[in-house]
Amino acid sequence: MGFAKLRNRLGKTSQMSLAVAWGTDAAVLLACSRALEEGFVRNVAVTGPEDVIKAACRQAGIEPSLFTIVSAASPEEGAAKAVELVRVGQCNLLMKGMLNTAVLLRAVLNKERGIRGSSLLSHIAIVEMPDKRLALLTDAAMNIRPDLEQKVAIVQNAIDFAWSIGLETPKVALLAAVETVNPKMPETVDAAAIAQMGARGQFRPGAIIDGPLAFDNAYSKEAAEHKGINSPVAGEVDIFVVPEITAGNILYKAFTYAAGFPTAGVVVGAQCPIVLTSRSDSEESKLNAILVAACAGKGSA
Ligand code: COD
Repeated sequence: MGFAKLRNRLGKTSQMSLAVAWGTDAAVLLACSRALEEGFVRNVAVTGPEDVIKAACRQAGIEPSLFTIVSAASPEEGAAKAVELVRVGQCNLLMKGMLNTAVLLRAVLNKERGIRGSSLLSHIAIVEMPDKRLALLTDAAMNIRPDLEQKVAIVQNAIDFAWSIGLETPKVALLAAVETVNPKMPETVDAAAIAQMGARGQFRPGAIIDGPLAFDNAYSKEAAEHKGINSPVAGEVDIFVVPEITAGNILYKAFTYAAGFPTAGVVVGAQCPIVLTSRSDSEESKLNAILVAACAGKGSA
């Protein structure tokens, strides 16, 4: 199931309303106008300076009246106002515009006016593999150095997300540098603990979990067989779990830039999915991220 199949899954009558925080950039607004055109979302509210948003619309060749503009004078105010639209129920998807990721995430996490959910927030990158399967990679962009408890929450978030986009009983690989448990590499100990929790049915509604696994043996069945590793997830991984943000971010960028796989990024665990794109993402990647968030929002509604 690639991004194209997700389009069919979402259908043409999405009820999703998107709030874009500090949407002052032509590329972001173009992706939003295409999301409206494709029926991924029903309406889009954009926060930021009205004149700048209108100028960006003109630059992108789109009609500013497509969007509800909510005036904001700074990225912090833009983030707070977009989060507020979700908090009061006017929107059910949030998207990062041209502001720093941490500014948006801080508004989301704000104790009084934020939109925290009941679990840890975590980032999920969705990657279309060469055989057109979608695989998830987590956490490459939010939790910096998660402890075991946070890793468990990250894995549970990814399993929930996988089910919400139609990846049922996902196969999960806990990545490390080796397949053996080595106390000198604490991530291998955490991976083994989480794999055991998986074997005991501690993740719902269901997943097949193995680790530690080095990337080659997770990605390629041949590599695993060659090394004599008998893993139920080798070569068929739906969710790659990395031990910390740097390894994850490098793998995410390698998938995107070195391998050229289509990718998209979202944050889950808040009261709605959050579309997290970066400036360098292609228009297609931004559109895919809105699509995935809309599917996840619909799937978990
Ligand atoms: N889920 C739920 N609550 C959280 C989370 C989370 N993932 N992270 C923090 N909180 C809560 C804490 O419990 C606390 O109550 C409050 O939020 C503030 O926590 P701090 O002090 O750790 O928050 P910050 O503002 O220092 O950091 C939060 C960020 C998300 C901004 C931080 O984790 C971060 O910078 N992450 C990396 C983002 C990034 O730069 N990505 C780069 C790739 S795009």
